[in-house]
Amino acid sequence: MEHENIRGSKVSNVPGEDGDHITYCRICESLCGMVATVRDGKIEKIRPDHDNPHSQGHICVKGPAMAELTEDPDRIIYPMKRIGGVGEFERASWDEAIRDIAERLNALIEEHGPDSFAVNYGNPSAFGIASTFCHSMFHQVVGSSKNYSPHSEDSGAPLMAHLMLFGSVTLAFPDLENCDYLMIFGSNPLVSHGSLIIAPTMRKELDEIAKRGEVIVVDPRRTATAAKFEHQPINPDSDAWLLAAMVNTIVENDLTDDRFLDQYSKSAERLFSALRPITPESAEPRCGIAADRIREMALEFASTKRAAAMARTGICRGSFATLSNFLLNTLNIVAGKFHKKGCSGFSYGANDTGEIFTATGMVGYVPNASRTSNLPQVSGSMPSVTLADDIMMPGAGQVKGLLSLASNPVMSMPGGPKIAEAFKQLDLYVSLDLYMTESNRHADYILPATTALERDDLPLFFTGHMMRPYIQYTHAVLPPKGEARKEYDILKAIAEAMGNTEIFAAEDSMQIADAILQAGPEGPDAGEDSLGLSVEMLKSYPHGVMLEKGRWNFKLEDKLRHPDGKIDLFPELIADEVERLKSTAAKTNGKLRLISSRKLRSINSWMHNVEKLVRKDRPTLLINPEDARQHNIGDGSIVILSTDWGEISVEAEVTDEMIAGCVTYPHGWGHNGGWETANATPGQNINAITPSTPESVEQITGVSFLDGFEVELKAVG
Ligand SMILES: Nc1nc2c(c(=O)[nH]1)N[C@H]1C(S)=C(S)[C@@H](COP(=O)(O)OP(=O)(O)OC[C@H]3O[C@@H](n4cnc5c(=O)[nH]c(N)nc54)[C@H](O)[C@@H]3O)O[C@H]1N2
Ligand SMILES: Nc1nc2c(c(=O)[nH]1)N[C@H]1C(S)=C(S)[C@@H](COP(=O)(O)OP(=O)(O)OC[C@H]3O[C@@H](n4cnc5c(=O)[nH]c(N)nc54)[C@H](O)[C@@H]3O)O[C@H]1N2
Ligand code: SF4
Ligand SMILES: [Mo]
Repeated sequence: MEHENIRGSKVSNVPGEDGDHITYCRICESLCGMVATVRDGKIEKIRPDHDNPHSQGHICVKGPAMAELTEDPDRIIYPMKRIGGVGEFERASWDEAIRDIAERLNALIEEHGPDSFAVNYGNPSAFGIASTFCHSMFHQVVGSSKNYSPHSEDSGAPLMAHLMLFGSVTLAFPDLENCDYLMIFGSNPLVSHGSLIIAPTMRKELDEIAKRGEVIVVDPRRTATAAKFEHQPINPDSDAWLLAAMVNTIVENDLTDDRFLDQYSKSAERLFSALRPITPESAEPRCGIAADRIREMALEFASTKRAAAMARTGICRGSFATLSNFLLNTLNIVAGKFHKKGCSGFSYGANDTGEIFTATGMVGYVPNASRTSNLPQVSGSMPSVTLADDIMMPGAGQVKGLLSLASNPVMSMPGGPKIAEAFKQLDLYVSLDLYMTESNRHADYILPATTALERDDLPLFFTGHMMRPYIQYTHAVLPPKGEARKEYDILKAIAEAMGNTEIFAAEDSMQIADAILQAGPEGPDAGEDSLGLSVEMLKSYPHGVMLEKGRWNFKLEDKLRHPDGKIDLFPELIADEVERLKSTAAKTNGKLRLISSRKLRSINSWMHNVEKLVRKDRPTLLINPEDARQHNIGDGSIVILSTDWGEISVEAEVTDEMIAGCVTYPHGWGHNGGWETANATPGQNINAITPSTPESVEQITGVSFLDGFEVELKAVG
């Protein structure tokens, strides 16, 4: 199909054809609309799509860099078979690779049983229809159910909190468009562009809220977001105290929404009485926030009609991650800021997030699921800190075969170097990726996946938690480089070679996506006023389609999925966690504590090979001037950071952005894979020193302790 776009250049939807290709970015959850101009089979430039009603012209520096990444000569674009030591590969044919993998996998299952096989899927797999459903489908082929993923470094705690409160993992998030008072706990959306909330225009939205009222950013660091709005500093790993004290204050001042609580929740009184001893005065020394200020925030929050509290990773990897996420939602619910315009709540979208999580096997809670520790499985994933032991410890269920789908655990999981050692023991390790990374240089096969620009797509995974519900289909902008293939096609071929033709029955992953889209609330059979969404229909609207009914077009009852239909405000696990919280003392040993951070020009561990992104960027340890003085550290000093788990030396940057007692360093740096530009960047792998033993993590969910652990710091020389 060919027509003129409003700017006069030719619009094409044929991969690789000259002209403008309307698409969207799949690097982070903003899903920004982009226009890629193709000339002579290559992308000449990528610009924001101002006609995309969802992102309205927003884009960041990383989106256009996908053009360079796609053309990167270091990319793996042919199947590679390891023929010697770590990182020694030679090109293989697809036929040979598929046949050998299928044979070895069948033999492995025959000899050691299906539980000897695990999948490790990573963050990028959520962004592509060709990969989103694959891991659970491939599990069905093998007959195993063992997954590793970044859940324990990312969303394990909020998912668990949702499951306990609502009986499903359909996500609650703030109504930014109508909110007048927003509290942001542990998120830096001006850099991360938001997560578990799809809001590419977040910057504009926050500006508008600040004009109407207030945006308060609760963070140990004065981040870009905190600097632009009101910063409320807090000690790391102490949000549970603040949130509990705020709920308590609201209860004490009779500001609870009793009508809502009576109708939709249970056990509110039991929760309130358990929280009673957690006063602002007791929270003060833990959080480093004056009791009066805690009271003030609680009262302002409760008495502003359209107010909401939101959070992200900063409260998801502490020693009370689950409780913090539970209390965050509880704060909204108790104060009457839930399921109301301008407040927090679920959303209407082309699909329901909880149902999509279920369809991808990412659901449920299995206590004691780990064979090497007492840790559970959450939302279908085992805790990352158990992966190395699961490979190395003999016994039934020992992992001997691993399929990695868009993940780089050596960089992104705690104890990365230990995981690299464990990989050496695997009988079969197959990785679907774009590069030879620090992880898959240990693989037996690296199978080349397409980049986002080389595949058709639909953002199905995210449609249930969009601030303005929308849906878009994109064709592939370019044909795949070399012999790269879509993940679905690769795993379908392996499954078929293993003798299973049932699970990957659909010809193409888009067929599955289309079926799910059509079964959704705006599908063709959903009633007279439905949009009749299908992939075919979306092809006529290349900039995407807004769901005009808006996010509040649903019945709350339909999303409360405990058998009794009530929000459970005091499940047993939370009762135990509240008691555990009360028994923790304020941390007064004077040790520095480390938290994570993200950089605008990076995405986790995988875009550092794009020269234009890393040229002006390098990771540094941010440290407060007072702490720097005490440790004899100047700007640019090299310092040794050590913990019980390891030691690295990094460059310091002295800044009053950090509160005293807290330092930060980003993850994903310190490369030694098959990516030359990335290898030449400075920095170290922070996950060489993050807590990585089972007892070091939060025990209900097994989420890693990445924010607020103690570090020793020593100046070099
Ligand atoms: N210390 C510390 N550790 C952290 C965090 C932290 O804040 N601090 N953050 C955590 C979080 S939130 C997350 S989500 C994880 C991320 O951890 P992972 O999910 O493991 O992500 P990456 O390390 O970026 O690795 C992604 C891999 O996918 C490949 N890839 C990219 N696009 C595609 C594609 O389209 N198809 C395929 N097949 N492969 C692709 C990349 O080349 C790369 O090898 O890291 C976690 N680790
Ligand atoms: N540019 C860029 N964007 C990204 C990514 C990236 O790597 N780079 N990664 C993507 C991914 S996978 C994810 S999951 C999202 C994450 O999205 P966000 O969570 O918004 O990202 P962060 O920048 O890690 O923000 C976490 C904030 O929590 C603060 N924090 C740390 N410890 C504590 C604490 O104990 N209490 C409180 N209140 N705050 C704390 C940190 O200082 C930091 O500012 O970002 C996504 N977007
Ligand atoms: S914010 Fe940047 S990385 Fe994220 S979707 Fe938009 S362009 Fe892509
Ligand atoms: Mo993440």
